Amino acid sequence: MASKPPTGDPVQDAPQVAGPQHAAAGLPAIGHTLRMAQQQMGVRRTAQTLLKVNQKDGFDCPGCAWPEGDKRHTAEFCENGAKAVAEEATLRRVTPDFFAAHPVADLASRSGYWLGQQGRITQPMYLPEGAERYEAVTWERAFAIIAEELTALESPDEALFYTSGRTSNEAAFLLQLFAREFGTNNLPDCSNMCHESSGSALTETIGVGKGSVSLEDIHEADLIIVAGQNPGTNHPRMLSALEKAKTAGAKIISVNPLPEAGMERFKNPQTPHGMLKGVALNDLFLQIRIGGDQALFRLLNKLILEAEGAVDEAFVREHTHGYEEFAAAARAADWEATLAATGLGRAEIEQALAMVLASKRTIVCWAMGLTQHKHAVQTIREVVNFLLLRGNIGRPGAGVCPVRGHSNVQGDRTMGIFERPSPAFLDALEKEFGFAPPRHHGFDVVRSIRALRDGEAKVFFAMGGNFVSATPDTEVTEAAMRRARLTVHVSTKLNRSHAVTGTRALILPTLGRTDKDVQAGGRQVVTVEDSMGMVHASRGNLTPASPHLLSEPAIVTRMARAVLGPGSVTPWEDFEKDYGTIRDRIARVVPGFEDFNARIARPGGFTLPHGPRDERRFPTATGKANFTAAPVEFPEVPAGRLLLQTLRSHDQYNTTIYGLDDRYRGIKGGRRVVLVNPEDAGELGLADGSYTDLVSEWKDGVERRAPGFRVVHYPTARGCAAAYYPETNVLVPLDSTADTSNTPASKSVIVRLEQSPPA
Ligand SMILES: Nc1nc2c(c(=O)[nH]1)N[C@H]1C(S)=C(S)[C@@H](COP(=O)(O)OP(=O)(O)OC[C@H]3O[C@@H](n4cnc5c(=O)[nH]c(N)nc54)[C@H](O)[C@@H]3O)O[C@H]1N2
Ligand SMILES: Nc1nc2c(c(=O)[nH]1)N[C@H]1C(S)=C(S)[C@@H](COP(=O)(O)OP(=O)(O)OC[C@H]3O[C@@H](n4cnc5c(=O)[nH]c(N)nc54)[C@H](O)[C@@H]3O)O[C@H]1N2
Ligand SMILES: [Mo]
Repeated sequence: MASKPPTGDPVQDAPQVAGPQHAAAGLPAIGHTLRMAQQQMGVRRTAQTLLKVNQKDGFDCPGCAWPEGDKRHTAEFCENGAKAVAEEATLRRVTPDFFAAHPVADLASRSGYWLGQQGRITQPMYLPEGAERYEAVTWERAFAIIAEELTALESPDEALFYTSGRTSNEAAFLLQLFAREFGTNNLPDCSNMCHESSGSALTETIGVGKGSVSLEDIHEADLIIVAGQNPGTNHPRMLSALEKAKTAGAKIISVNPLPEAGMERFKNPQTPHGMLKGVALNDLFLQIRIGGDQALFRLLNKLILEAEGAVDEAFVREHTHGYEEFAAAARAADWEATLAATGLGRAEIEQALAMVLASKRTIVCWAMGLTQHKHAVQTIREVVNFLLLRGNIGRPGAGVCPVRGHSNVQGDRTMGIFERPSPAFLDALEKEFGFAPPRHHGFDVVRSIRALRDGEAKVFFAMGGNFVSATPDTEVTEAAMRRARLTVHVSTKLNRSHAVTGTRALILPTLGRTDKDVQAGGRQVVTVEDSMGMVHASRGNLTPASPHLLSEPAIVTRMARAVLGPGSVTPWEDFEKDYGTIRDRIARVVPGFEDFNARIARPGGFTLPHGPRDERRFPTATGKANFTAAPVEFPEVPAGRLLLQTLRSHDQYNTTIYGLDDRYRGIKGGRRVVLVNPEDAGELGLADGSYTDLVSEWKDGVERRAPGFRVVHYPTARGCAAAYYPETNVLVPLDSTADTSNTPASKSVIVRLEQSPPA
């Protein structure tokens, strides 16, 4: 069977292929940056924004969560950060006239790319029951509608409050406060699909679910392993840090099924030498089979245990628990079977081992290539075992470095956006605000979808994000969302979630990071926490896209007043006027935020405490760092099938598509491509340039199909394939998730490829 991809808008998906590049950044990146920025923002706003991004008196880049160093360049941004800024600061507008001209059915037929390109939303919009179009609505009426639906629920647990990771600390704190005063812990967030596996594994093993290294540690490390991450595209400023480490003598190993250009050679646009020649970053490239990382680290651990004097015995004795059981499991690992899971040769593992044994300060960095598998939590625990063995935690230049995605995803969690809050957090909230927060756990992302599907949840509220496109099993999820009584999206830009609605729907347009935020108490700043636990202020400086926008804190406070009424014990009006009053409360509820207002006044902000990093104190159940001894797992792929990972192109930010190119991978003008190893393609009879459907096979027997992908012969690991998300989310079964963390296993989807004629 052959089917065609969805059309309905003028954007043509017709990929052209030129083969992968071997270097990242440099002059072409600057050219792309300026062109994209000026197309969206014009010359003036380009200058106004790009000189302020990541400066101490400016705003935090709405791109990724990579930290800024203490010394800033005039241009402290990267190509993809500039694209994120340009998307937000665009001069294009989506007005009520736009919604009058485009019924919801029309919006639903458009691609995510087209929707995003229409610009900033300028007014609150309402889709009444049975209506074909959104219509303009006042803010008062919008909050009254939310109050109507929320107060009509049989239980507060029938409401879901989703957060995407751009939300400031202040807005996030208010949202969780409102949800809990309303009576639910249903606070799913994008983290559930992202680094939840890292949080689960790290909390259990070292007692803190966050990374343990600072930017200085990266600079000082002598071995950095980058596993399952593509920094050239997703964290470009990390390349400068790797370059700096390299210049100081560090070695770099990258572990990836794909040879990613950014790790091969980095041309630093901030230095003349970098522009011309660049620096090769990888010393060793381990082209691992998808899902083979736990096996790889288990083998390295086995070899470390066998090598004379390689274990840091004093550290193990003093600071760890569970060593004997772990060591027995690692010693017993079967070479053949474990090696087969990695797809690597023994010589490569031994080469890596030599580098590991020569290192005194090792850091492991990772992202979605490790977190989005069934055995993701076990994999990250094995990384922790690896670091513990040689005492690589809690000393300079060493530690765990899960590289976060969204610019404030880590801060949102610190502020209490979590469906399973700790009793200590709830106690502090209760003491400060004087109401009894619910104690039972709420729904994460996957459970929220099931609750909507099964009629157990009826109101869906999203603080940012694009829920139906970012989540797995698109058809199931969209049908689930359509069952809701009310869907509400606090958004800057149009996306598919605005077209897949409940019986009634609201779009509440909001200020972005780059916008000036003025409230009754004067000009406001917000704060964010980066991937390394640094908290700092962010101030937008642009005139907002429209006078009708409200800030995220204002939206939450007004919603709270409409829903909770005069019975609420919380001073919502004060919070809206002056965000400093929110921070005063955060200071009393969240550990590490004492003196919050005073400390963010300092340029650069402050660093949150981290027991394992600061003093080798491990707040785990055993009071020590825990070794774990899980059996090695890896995906088993039936003959004739491939293991598909769903990943990002260079021209997208999650579900926001900036353009149709993936420059470093040599793809132009289209996104419906599937990268397949030429030998696998040969065996499967898939000619380069032919078209195929991707059909996912899962134990529920349901056939999930993504039609019309162009086959690209590409040097990925054998047995593996890659295609872009969100187009492939239709293939990821809702129930295919990681053990413990429940993160969708969107990097290990078993697929068969069915040929179709050219689209
Ligand atoms: N420009 C831009 N920046 C972004 C984003 C964006 O979309 N665009 N998204 C942000 C967000 S929310 C996040 S979470 C991060 C995501 O950052 P990344 O995790 O870098 O994003 P992905 O594109 O999902 O890339 C996953 C990488 O892991 C590799 N990989 C896949 N499977 C495996 C495996 O089994 N083992 C190993 N070792 N490697 C594997 C892939 O080949 C790829 O290089 O980036 C953030 N920054
Ligand atoms: N198959 C597959 N699925 C994945 C992944 C994968 O690798 N593969 N990755 C997962 C990961 S790591 C993540 S983090 C999720 C991302 O999931 P989400 O965070 O839900 O998705 P985004 O695409 O980042 O959300 C983009 C929307 O956010 C809104 N927005 C942007 N800025 C602001 C702002 O300042 N305020 C408000 N209120 N709204 C704003 C805009 O309307 C925009 O359309 O997707 C996950 N899904
Ligand atoms: Mo993410």
